[in-house]
Amino acid sequence: MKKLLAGFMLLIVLLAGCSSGSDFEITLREAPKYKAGESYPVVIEVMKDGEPVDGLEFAAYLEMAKMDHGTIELNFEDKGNGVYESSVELPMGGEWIANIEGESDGSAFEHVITFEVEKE
Ligand SMILES: [Cu+2]
Repeated sequence: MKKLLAGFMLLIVLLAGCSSGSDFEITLREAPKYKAGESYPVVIEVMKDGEPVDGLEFAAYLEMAKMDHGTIELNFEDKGNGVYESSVELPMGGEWIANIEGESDGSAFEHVITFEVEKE
């Protein structure tokens, strides 16, 4: 019975691992800051199995976690070595959410990153 339970738990873990849509590890390397009228870089890194992934096309849709400022769309430039760069002029500091949506080899992937924007 114990063995069966362990097998079942393992199955759940495996299913959870597959349901993300892709094996990309997407991290925010540099979060934008906030200062009125200034734009700041946004740097994202994409890895797969420990290797950088180049040539991806994706957009990030930024929104504030607890306030409605609408959605800000960012397009990224492929800098090579898994690094993608954009820039944004935000309306305020605080907690922001980036919804990343892209496509790779005909299949869509998405990833959500929550980050803190510091006031300069
Ligand atoms: Cu706000």
